[in-house]
Amino acid sequence: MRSDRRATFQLALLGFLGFVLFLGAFLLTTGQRRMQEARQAATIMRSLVTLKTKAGYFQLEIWSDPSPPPVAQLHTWTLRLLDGAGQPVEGAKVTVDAIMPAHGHGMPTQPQVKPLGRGLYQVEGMKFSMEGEWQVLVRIETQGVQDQAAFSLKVR
Ligand SMILES: [Cu+2]
Repeated sequence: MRSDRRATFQLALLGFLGFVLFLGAFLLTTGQRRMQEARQAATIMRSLVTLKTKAGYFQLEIWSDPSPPPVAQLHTWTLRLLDGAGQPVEGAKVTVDAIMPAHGHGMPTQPQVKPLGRGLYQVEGMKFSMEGEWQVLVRIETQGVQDQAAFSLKVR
């Protein structure tokens, strides 16, 4: 009788410990996933670059997804185009290209730009074939106005 009770108690204790372990593991992984998601959201929100075009006609803001831009991996950029007064520019012809000045080569892809509305443009087909210093060139043409912006980008 006595050993029976003890066995039951030990079993209950084991069960309880198992439950605590399970709960701990569950909370830990959930917490980690939450943190990872928050970090991802933060990096997606943070723009890669904000700059004014050469002749000053436009302002550009660019986001990369994933961010920072990965090495040798197709990915997407989103670009916001504003005029000098800060108003969204619709229907512009935008091209994005990049070269590696130190090596004399460009990207293995020809990124395609499509308008998303509200001055936003999606750039599909971004791919930096190797790590190092790249020079990105954005050309904008709209209603007879032409302008461009260049910036350097360290990919690693
Ligand atoms: Cu190179």
